[in-house]
Amino acid sequence: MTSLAICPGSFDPVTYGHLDIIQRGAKIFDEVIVAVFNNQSKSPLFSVEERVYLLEQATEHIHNVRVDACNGLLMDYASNQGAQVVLRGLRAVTDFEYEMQITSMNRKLNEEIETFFMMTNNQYSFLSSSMVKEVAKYHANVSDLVPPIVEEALKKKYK
Ligand code: COD
Repeated sequence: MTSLAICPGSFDPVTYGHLDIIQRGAKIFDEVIVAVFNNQSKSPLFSVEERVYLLEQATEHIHNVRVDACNGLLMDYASNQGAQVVLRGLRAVTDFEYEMQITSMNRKLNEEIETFFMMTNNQYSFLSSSMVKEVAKYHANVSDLVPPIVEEALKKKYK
């Protein structure tokens, strides 16, 4: 059986922290779908289409990764795709409670699909999309935090 993992998120925008998890996940699972959700509570800077495009560009070198725009419940999407796993990244203890809540709810919705957590690489443990946006807004250098295409997109948004 081929293994399929869904890596869900807002990715507003994708950072090197996300890419680290996606890249490492792609070595473990046969295929990884990066699922871009419109998280209403976060009032995104980039549209879903823009986020999908940036992710596609940033992951084009990884042959078993594809990117998709999603609506509705993650577990419905994962089940429709035939996925066995939801792949999530963990940065710090502060992520843990939120992740536990989401995982418990997701398990209630579909107990066949496992959630798989990967600890972030130490160098990205402080990194979040919100922080990148905050810094980019004031025209500080974000080249070691996001891929060049995202850096350019941020410059356009905040010019
Ligand atoms: N290092 C490692 N991992 C990282 C880093 C980093 N520096 N930064 C982020 N990550 C991980 C996150 O932990 C997460 O696993 C993934 O990367 C994506 O991160 P975000 O912040 O873009 O994504 P979130 O947390 O906003 O995603 C939330 C979802 C879209 C998954 C959630 O809202 C959802 O499931 N929505 C669909 C509706 C649903 O099914 N709801 C029921 C569950 S409550």
